[in-house]
Amino acid sequence: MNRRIKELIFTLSLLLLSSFYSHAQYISNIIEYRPAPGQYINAAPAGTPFSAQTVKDSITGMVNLGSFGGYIVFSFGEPVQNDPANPYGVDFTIFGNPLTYWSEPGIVSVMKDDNGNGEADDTWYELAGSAYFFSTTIKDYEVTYTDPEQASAADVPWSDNHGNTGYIYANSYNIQPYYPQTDSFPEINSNSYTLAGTYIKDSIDTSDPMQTRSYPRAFGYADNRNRGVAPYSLPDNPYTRTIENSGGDAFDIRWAVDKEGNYVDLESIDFIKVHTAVLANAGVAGELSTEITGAVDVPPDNTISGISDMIVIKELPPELNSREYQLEVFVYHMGRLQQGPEINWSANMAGATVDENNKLSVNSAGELNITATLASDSRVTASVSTIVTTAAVGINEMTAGSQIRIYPNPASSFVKISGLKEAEVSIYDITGHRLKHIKRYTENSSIPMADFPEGIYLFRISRNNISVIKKVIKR
Ligand SMILES: [Ca+2]
Ligand SMILES: [Ca+2]
Ligand SMILES: [Ca+2]
Ligand SMILES: [Ca+2]
Repeated sequence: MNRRIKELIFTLSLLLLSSFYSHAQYISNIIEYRPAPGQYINAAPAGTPFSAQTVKDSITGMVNLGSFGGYIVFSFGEPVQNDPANPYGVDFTIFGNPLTYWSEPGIVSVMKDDNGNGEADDTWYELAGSAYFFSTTIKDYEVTYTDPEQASAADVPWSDNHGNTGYIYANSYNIQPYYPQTDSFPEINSNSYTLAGTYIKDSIDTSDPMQTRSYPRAFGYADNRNRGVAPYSLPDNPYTRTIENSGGDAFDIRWAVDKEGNYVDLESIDFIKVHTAVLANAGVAGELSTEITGAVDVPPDNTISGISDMIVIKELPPELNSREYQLEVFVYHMGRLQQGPEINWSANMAGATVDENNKLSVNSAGELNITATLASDSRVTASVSTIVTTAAVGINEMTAGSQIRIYPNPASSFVKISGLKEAEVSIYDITGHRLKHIKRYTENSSIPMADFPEGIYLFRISRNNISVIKKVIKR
């Protein structure tokens, strides 16, 4: 082979190699790890300074940030570009360990090294996720934790800057102290310290005694969405509720907002911070605390596209006790809030309507499910549900409403219903599947329950097109 061609091939392969290796695919540097107190802090595998180092160079590490405000700051080897050719606009993906109904959301902030000194001493911009505009979100939230000064696990007292106090509760599964200990975290004051940032309300559901749930946020939070499949550089579409490609939590630098909540345009960023966004206790599961297993810098790929609009509705309370309810509804395009797109509403219940100010009105009791559909794209929908109580709508026709009783409750082999002579009865599981339908039930006759698994069931008891819903626990 000609020497010049050989040299050319050699040069070309060097170029290819260097461009391959210079693409900083994984986290390469942990800049700071300052957890809040929590059941996994001060212990392997997730709560030590060494744990923080495990999320580098792969997505198979594990670090836990503790309760609200605990954080980690990291960087990739190179700046992360806000490249318009990135799939769905996604610039990086953070992986955690969520389950379908177990989200422990973390808020992500980004920083550009404006002064060029290589240090994270510039301005943080929060990536505004789907809960950012909810009325329950608190900016500049601060929580101060105090060391209970015990040699093993003890409740850690906290107080916030809104006058509330509480505890991070100790449990019997994790017996080490939960307050960061000086030998591992010398930079954390050994008596008390304060962590700050945006807070979002948790979405814990304890109605099923068998399984406490923490529902995922729509988009824009770490430790929120399940992992998909390799290659992990091809991201999820954050604007669908299904998991595409790598899954995990996809982030677009385009979502960045300043302190006043205005969107800012950043071409690239150098540092990423994740802090636990909730201050929540999930019973036996302990406090919610964000976990990270690694992160991937997403490379451009012009061939990928998908839905780019999303409707987000704030969850309804589990029971609605009023005839009217102000919904919080937001439409996003590429993750930025839009004003004015038209929404069409539908409901499973006659008489349930949503007006132009997103005020919900109901006039009958029962399970309510409402769906918003974007007028310009019927693929873009969002649904919320609740149980409208008889108290909400003041049912007089069914005077028995408050007197209807299901017994025994909790049930084991059967239940009976008293309070009305005759009714139509449907039994649903907690996911809304109808398991049984009795067209003509007569008062105090037995309904067998022995074949039902343990859990919560909803009994819809109807007469003359009016229904009441009652919960029954099967043990
Ligand atoms: Ca982007
Ligand atoms: Ca988790
Ligand atoms: Ca700097
Ligand atoms: Ca998706």
